[in-house]
Amino acid sequence: MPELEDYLAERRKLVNQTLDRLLPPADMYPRLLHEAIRYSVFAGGKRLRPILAIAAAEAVGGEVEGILPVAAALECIHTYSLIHDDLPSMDDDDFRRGKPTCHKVYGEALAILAGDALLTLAFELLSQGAITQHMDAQRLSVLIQEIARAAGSSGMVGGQSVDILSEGKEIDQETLLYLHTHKTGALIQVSVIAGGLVAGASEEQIGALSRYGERIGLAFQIVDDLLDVTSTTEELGKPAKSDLKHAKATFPALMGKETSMKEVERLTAEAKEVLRPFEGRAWALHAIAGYLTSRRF
Ligand code: GRG
Repeated sequence: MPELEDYLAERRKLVNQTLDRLLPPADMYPRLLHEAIRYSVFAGGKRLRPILAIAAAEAVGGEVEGILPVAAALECIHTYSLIHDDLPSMDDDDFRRGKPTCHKVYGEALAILAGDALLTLAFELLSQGAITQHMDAQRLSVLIQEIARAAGSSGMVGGQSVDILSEGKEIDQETLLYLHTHKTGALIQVSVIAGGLVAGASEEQIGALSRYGERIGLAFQIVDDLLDVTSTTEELGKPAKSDLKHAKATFPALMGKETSMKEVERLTAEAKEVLRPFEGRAWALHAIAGYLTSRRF
């Protein structure tokens, strides 16, 4: 079994090369906008969502090549969400991925537009030829629909709005669960589903990938909540204790650190369990589930 670190580094490189190939060049007019887009996309980042899509495609015996434009599209959506999340009207953060945030470098208006352009570009990439050659039209339309739903008001944007509206308020466990599964979980879950769809997974396999994605998506956000209180700003590449600053409801605040950690362990074990039918081909998805719970940033 290859080492996960090597796998992640190799796949990250492939994703970065694909993004470099598919994003508009930095010197394309209007230059500042394209610079801002590239600044945020290449500021760093684990490339978790694209790598999950690739690993899911591999779990069902698909080729890496076919999934790359979809993987790039998922990273575009993710980066747009980070740019907008950092804006003064939202989390008002000055650092992201260890660098000044997009609006700090390019101003608020261009940061909004860079985010808008990335979201739009994602759907351009999803509908482009490289993908259609690998998929029939019906599957492609399901893929686009699933990703749109996960990104929009029934998914990430819905979660983000509940997050913003809940600031400084006491929220119950049900609302917190909605917030986490939508704001962060939805895009992670759909990344795994997307990999399966492109690689020709059966309905049963898509169901299993969806359950896996749902569990690691929630575990990822609970770990993020925990890291916010246990890590330093240097380790995170963004301000630590940010949830406290914004009076945000988090798992550790609502349930305590220990119960939150137990919940992460439970979700990770369940995620690994649903991968059983894929056998050795899902080794990377299996290892990623473990990696997400032990990460420090
Ligand atoms: C603005 C529509 C809109 C949505 C924003 C994802 C999101 C919704 C906000 C980010 C807030 C945040 C820090 C959430 C915690 C979980 C999370 C998504 C962390 C960042 O993702 P990583 O760790 O980042 O995968 P990198 O930089 O590695 O890509």
